Amino acid sequence: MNNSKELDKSEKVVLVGIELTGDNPEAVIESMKELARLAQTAGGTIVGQLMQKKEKPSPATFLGKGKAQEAAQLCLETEADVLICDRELSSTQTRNLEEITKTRVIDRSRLILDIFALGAKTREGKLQVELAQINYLLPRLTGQGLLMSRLGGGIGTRGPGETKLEMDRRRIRKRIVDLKKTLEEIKCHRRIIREGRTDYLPQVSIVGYTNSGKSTLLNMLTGSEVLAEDKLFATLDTTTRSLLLPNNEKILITDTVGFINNLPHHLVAAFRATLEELQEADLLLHIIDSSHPNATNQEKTVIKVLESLGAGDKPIITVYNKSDLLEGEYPQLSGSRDKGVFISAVTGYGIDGLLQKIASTIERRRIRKTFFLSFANSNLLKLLYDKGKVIKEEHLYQGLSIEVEMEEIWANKVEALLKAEKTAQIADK
Ligand SMILES: Nc1nc2c(ncn2[C@@H]2O[C@H](COP(=O)(O)OP(=O)(O)OP(=O)(O)O)[C@@H](O)[C@H]2O)c(=O)[nH]1
Ligand SMILES: [Mg+2]
Repeated sequence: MNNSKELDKSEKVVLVGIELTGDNPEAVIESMKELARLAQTAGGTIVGQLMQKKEKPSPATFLGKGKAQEAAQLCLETEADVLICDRELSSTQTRNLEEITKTRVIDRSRLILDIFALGAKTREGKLQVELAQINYLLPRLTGQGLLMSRLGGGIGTRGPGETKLEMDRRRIRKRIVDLKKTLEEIKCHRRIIREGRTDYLPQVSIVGYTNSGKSTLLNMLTGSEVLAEDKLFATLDTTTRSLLLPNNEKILITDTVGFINNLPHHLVAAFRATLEELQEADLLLHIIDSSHPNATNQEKTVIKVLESLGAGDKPIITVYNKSDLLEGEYPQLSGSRDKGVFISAVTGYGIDGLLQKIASTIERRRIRKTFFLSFANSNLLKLLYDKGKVIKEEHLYQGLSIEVEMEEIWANKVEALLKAEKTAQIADK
């Protein structure tokens, strides 16, 4: 493991991008700006940038021959330590580019993995990053660039991935199996704790593009002190806090890891366990940095990732944050299902309205219902208490009449179970 590298020794970075035929030129520029911020987050200083327009990347060298030579010259002049490409590279492309430029070469995915390796704090977070790293490295092992393995350390080489290079594939595969197993156990453990709780509370998850202000909002709402910083991927571990809504309903609110364009699929796969919990949320708050020039695209990216995680049809409130930075009229942003609310997690503007909206959205999905349980139904009684808020309980001669406020899905489930039980009793007679 090589996590010890100090961030204060800046490495010199040259960025390389390709605008392919059919690409939106503005999106390519935005993506390069984002790559620069990612490189800075990982401890780099940008000393040069190079772009090429091309029909498709060269399979051998990513850039065309002439452009690769130009990159070599730029690396020489700027004394660059590392060259970072804005698209995923094959092992052949990496190796050839390293040979031509005599500089360590990494791609966007590897850079993001590196930031995650630096930032993951919890055991689960670290295991997830390790899994993502070896999933990324495995297909690239044969072609590992010479410079990468020789130099060690520096951007793109941190985290457990480096030592794994020395293992043979069989051992790596075994490690993948072990990691998946351990992660599954952690997830199971969490589920047991959650299901064992009798004080069922509605769960609200804060999701959104990285740096949109998710942690700042959690802090503002709950008086917490989760690290909120003007950098990408400040949050890598989820934090849950309780919060009292204006209607006196208590909810759980969770801050999650941010999304980004071209999120490496290895990373999404590794974080699936954590992100899958979004499926259990009763409501999502989708935070958007409304002052960002690329806000509309960021919003679309988040919606796409949510869909891929099976949380695309969750009730959602779109929250346009950083409205204090907007000048004049609010822009027409929303491409989503609801109209959205404008807030500022820093000044507090719009927060009351947001809380009201959370309260009414959660309430709308909850219904009140009276069930009649026989004394034999203690398991259903537990379910009613776990998943609902009991309003009234009346002991009758043959059983219990119980009025509960709960989500419609759970009410339907209890009803189905009661029906199944009655059918079974009739069959028994
Ligand atoms: N002006 C202004 N700045 C804000 C607002 N909300 C957040 N910020 C700033 O935006 C930056 C990012 O905020 P975070 O809360 O860390 O963002 P995040 O979405 O949690 O980011 P990651 O965890 O990195 O994905 C910080 O510098 C915040 O101070 C806001 O309403 N107005
Ligand atoms: Mg955060």
